[in-house]
Amino acid sequence: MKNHNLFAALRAAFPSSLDDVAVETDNGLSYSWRDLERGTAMLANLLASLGLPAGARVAVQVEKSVEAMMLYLATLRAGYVFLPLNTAYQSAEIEYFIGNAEPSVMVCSSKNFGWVSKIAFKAGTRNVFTLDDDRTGSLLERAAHCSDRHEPVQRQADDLAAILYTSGTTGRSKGAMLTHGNMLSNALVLKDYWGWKKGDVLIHALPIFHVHGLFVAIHGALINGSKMIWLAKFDPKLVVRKLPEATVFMGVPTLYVRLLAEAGLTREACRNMRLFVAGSAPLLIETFNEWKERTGHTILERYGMSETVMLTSNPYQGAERRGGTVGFALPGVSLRVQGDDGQPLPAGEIGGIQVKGPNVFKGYWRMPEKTKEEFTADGYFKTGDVGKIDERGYIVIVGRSKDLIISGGYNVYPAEIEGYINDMPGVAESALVGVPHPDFGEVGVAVVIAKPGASLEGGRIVGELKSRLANFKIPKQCFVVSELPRNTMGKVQKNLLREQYKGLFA
Ligand code: MLC
Ligand code: AMP
Repeated sequence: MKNHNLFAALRAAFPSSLDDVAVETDNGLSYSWRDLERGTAMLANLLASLGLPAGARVAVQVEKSVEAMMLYLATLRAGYVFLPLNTAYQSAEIEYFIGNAEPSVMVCSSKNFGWVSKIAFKAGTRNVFTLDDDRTGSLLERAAHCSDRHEPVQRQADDLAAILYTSGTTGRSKGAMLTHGNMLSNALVLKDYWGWKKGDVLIHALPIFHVHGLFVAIHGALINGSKMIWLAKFDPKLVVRKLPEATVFMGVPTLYVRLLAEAGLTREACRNMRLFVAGSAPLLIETFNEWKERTGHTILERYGMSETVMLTSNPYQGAERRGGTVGFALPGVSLRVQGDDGQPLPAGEIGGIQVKGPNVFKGYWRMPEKTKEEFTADGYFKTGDVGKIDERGYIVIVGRSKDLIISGGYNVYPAEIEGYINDMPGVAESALVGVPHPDFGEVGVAVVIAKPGASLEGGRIVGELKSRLANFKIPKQCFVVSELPRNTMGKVQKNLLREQYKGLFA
């Protein structure tokens, strides 16, 4: 029987010369393909030794390291379900994810072990390990005693491989369930579509708890047997220094904006580069044009989601890469634009983007009703993005029907932040809106109304939020006002607030 385990496919793509360098880190370490093979086997054997139930979740909130990537690969290899968590999440956020996903294993940084283990044990998680970015921690200590041989566990294409939490527009986060088949089909399509070839070297500068860094970048390199230059954190100067050794780079638009601020970003520095990929948030046409001028390279913009991995891409070859568009539906993906009446719209008209394909997720973890709502009767997933297909067939995203702010490539759901603000003493009501920002693309601004007689101060509200929420969710400004603009139905008109504050960071 064919094994559809994603790890097995990635492993099969390792070069035959296992002693070649697979990953080179910014602190001078070098890992061979054999190291990846052995390290993931030992970690997979450790997981297998824990007597976990089928479908067990392995939740991970650790700093970026090659060992953290190996833990992801080992989880696939052992047939369990990987649940990555943003390192910025604080205790209330982690408590929700652990309570909702009920992981059997939790891996955290040793500095967080006290509070994370308390939450995890309370939720019934029996195994809590630590993993730090300097190759220490109880996870590696335990794995060191395990065999370095392991046969990837048999999986079907439809078996769960990962759960990615993506915040809900109302209420709490939803866990998008991705299967081995979702991710393998996408990785194979992208390998071909983006022309991955022998000798490619990827600069990996993104975090590894989201689709872009964890799946698109890592799967892309591994399934092509390509070396990665692994940066623990995005550092524009370091990326520029490493460019001559690389051929492929992937980033959210903020990374491109910051790279453009480096004098060292020149055609000469990019002389060996083959491909610059951008996505996760809209790439401004100014950035697209400036990049072309400075480097001679045309950024390839693509579009995806946690629920679907990659959906569309500008062409690698054969046609123009058009700035301001996200290209065409990838092979195997059906994409349509629908009007409010549920009818497909002709080219040029703006509506909701809906998609179908082998990459589209299985549903939201333990939320069958929510899953049903997000799919049409004929099986298309409603992305919540609003767009059109232009006269040449390129897909253009013009906005979102979901109330979502994308800041530096991270999603911020206003409903969540407003909920925290509204619970503060003296607050009658609040609204969080996204406004343009030169570095992060978009940032949140909070507008708050006090209860009669209460006196509030924007700075204190922000301070209070900082102690409770991940840093990227914190509004960059908070205004206390006497009223919010409303329509005749009494609904807050966020478009007017966005207009009012749009010049704040210009
Ligand atoms: C950091 N800060 C942010 C922020 N990142 N504020 C708003 N939005 C963000 N994204 C704030 C911190 O709160 C802090 O504020 C200050 O900036 C410095 O923090 P830092 O940690 O030092 O920031 P930095 O390292 O510079 O991080 C910026 C960044 C990072 C752009 C490198 O945000 C990043 O890696 N973004 C990529 C996200 C990503 O991978 N997205 C892919 C999603 S997948 P203060 O006030 O405390 O100083 C997806 C699907 C798809 O969407 O299609 O790919
Ligand atoms: P996430 O839930 O973090 O996976 O974020 C997915 C969302 O990011 C999508 O629904 C889009 O709104 C947005 N997105 C991803 N890529 C692009 C892009 N190239 N242009 C505009 N928005 C994008």
